[in-house]
Amino acid sequence: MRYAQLVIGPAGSGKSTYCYHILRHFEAERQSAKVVNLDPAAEHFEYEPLVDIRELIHLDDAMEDDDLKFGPNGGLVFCMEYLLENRDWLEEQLGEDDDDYILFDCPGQIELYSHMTVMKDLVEVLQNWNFRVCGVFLMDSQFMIDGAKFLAGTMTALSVMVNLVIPHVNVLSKVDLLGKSAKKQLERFIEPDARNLLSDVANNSRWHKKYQALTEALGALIEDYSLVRFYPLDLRDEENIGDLVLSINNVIQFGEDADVQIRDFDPPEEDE
Ligand SMILES: Nc1nc2c(ncn2[C@@H]2O[C@H](COP(=O)(O)OP(=O)(O)OP(=O)(O)O)[C@@H](O)[C@H]2O)c(=O)[nH]1
Ligand SMILES: [Mg+2]
Repeated sequence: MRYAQLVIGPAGSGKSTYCYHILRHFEAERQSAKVVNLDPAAEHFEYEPLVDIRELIHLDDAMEDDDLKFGPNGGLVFCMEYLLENRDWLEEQLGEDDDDYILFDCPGQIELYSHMTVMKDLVEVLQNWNFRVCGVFLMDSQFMIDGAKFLAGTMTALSVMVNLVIPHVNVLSKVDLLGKSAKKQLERFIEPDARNLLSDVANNSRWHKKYQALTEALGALIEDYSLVRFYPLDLRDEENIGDLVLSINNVIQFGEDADVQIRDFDPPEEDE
């Protein structure tokens, strides 16, 4: 069995930084893990990738091609579809190691996850290659500290969960950037009471009056079905990182089917 974290989330939410820190965490734990860069537009990341999609196709290839003439967003979708068409390349680059643990650092275009099929198809390809895949969806915690933003962020996470249909962990990134009062606000998301949070959204605007019932229904949906939970992550805190990795590994049952190591001992000599 092979294991994968599909690291996804909006642009700039901290995916590449997360991959680097998780890799370092694994190194400290003396466990092997690798990162694959799947962002054809990536310019900078700190890890040494096992595989880099830019060696197959770069966003510029799609944008500068005289026939394709894509803009940056269409170009990115084209690159991901190109990767799928050339899945043999990826398979060969990944090798055939059993017990692989790979973090896939994905592009930050949210449409890829929320309603397009290309990433879902990629997940199926990975599953066919014997990977157990967990979606790790990062949201910048700075954008989640009031009711309206929380609702928007939660609905985004939900649409990704529904679209990809894989085990899924939501992470609130960049907690170190939050001030004291923002952190307090954030505590409400750890055990969210969605109806309560949505009272933040309530105000006397005409828009709110018109859509109050919808807002309440969304709050009830999120709460009643425990659909979306967020895991706050401060990358300066090793224990925090360790707890998150443990949760993700539980989801993909990492290590559960590892071979039991049995050593045969020679029977002791009679005169010993
Ligand atoms: N303070 C702080 N900054 C962070 C953290 N994670 C990421 N950043 C910063 O946020 C910016 C974006 O981080 P990236 O890791 O490149 O984000 P990304 O999601 O890979 O971005 P795209 O690939 O462009 O979608 C960089 O300037 C990072 O240094 C964090 O936990 N704390
Ligand atoms: Mg990145």
